[in-house]
Amino acid sequence: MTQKCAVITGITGQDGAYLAQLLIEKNYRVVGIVRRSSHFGVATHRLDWIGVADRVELVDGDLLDLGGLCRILREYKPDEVYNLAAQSFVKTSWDQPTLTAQATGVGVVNMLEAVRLECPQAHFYQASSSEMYGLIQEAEQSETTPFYPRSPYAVAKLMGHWMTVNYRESFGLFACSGILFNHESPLRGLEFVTRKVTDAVARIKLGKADELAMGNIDAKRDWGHARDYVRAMWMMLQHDTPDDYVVATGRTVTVRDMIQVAFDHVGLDASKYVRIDPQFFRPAEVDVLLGDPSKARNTLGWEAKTTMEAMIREMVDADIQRHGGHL
Ligand code: NDP
Ligand code: GDR
Repeated sequence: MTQKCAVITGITGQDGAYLAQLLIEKNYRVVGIVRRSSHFGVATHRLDWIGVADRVELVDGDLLDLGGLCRILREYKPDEVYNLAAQSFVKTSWDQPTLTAQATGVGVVNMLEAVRLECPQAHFYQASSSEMYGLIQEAEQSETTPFYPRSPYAVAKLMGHWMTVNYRESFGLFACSGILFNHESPLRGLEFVTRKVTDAVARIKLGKADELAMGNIDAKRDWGHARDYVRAMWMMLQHDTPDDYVVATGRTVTVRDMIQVAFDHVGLDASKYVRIDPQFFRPAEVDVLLGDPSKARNTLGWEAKTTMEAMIREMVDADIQRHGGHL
């Protein structure tokens, strides 16, 4: 059988690392598009951590540079293209709305154009987001729930989502949009709430910190594990027909309860360390997210395997080890 080739944008991020690992296990040739930086080398620490840095091919490219994207796709002629790159931190999107619109919104158009021009047979995955639901209009969000984005990030993601649907319907591309709810792992960026908590809990346990400053801990999220969610991305592109899918656990938990799980795991009392700090509140909040993954389960046979509790414990343990502690 000939080896399949996949191009991944955002390969240096959390999902990029887990997806690269999954595809390498499946014997794909994996090509990752990385942004040029003035720092020496590429930020491959996540790929190193997961053990695939020497198994992926990295090429320079940026979502904002259509010509470069076209040249990469022309050269590699991939079977599958996963567009994971984005300015992905919601809070930053209010400080950098234009950049977010460009990378997270227009960047998707560039990728779709590059695929249409250079490898129209390729199966395309777009990393859409539950943030597009924003101001919730249905208790459980499915593929048919109306969108009401509440941040520049979510508005940009909505553009990418509808462009993906539009290119599928207009040009017949095999283009799928995965509406993924929050997913985390030991490779999550430190600015996101789960990793901020697990890193702080590890440092507090080791005597290297004495408090955890938080924003709105009443927000509720449907949290799953990135390892499970990249499997859903791959399954979408193996299906007979392209479509859009919600990927979620079907359970929602407050930030407060997630914090509790992390402190309980190391035997500390959360109330002694958590402080509320207004700087971490957002200009507009998404109060609650709860996904209905029925379509992904029934059509793709996908299910989340990892509970929020197991994931948070795994993250705390990984952070304790990173900070030099022993389990
Ligand atoms: P990360 O923030 O960890 O990774 C983002 C990646 O995008 C990085 O590799 C980054 O590169 C790259 N990137 C940013 N801007 C550009 C650009 N202009 N050109 C090329 N590459 C760029 O995100 P995650 O792995 O968590 O998420 C992956 C995708 O899924 C994102 O699109 C995110 O918005 C979306 N998503 C994530 C969810 C989650 O809970 N994790 C849920 C739903 C959607 P660099 O290393 O150089 O910064
Ligand atoms: P989110 O993730 O905005 O849902 O976007 P994040 O982990 O940043 O926030 C989740 C919720 O926690 C509340 N919160 C805090 N958040 C952060 N980061 N720091 C804090 O101190 C803090 N205190 C409370 C937030 O207000 C929010 O309600 C993530 C990203 O990965 C997006 O790219 C992705 O599309 C969505 O998940 C689905």
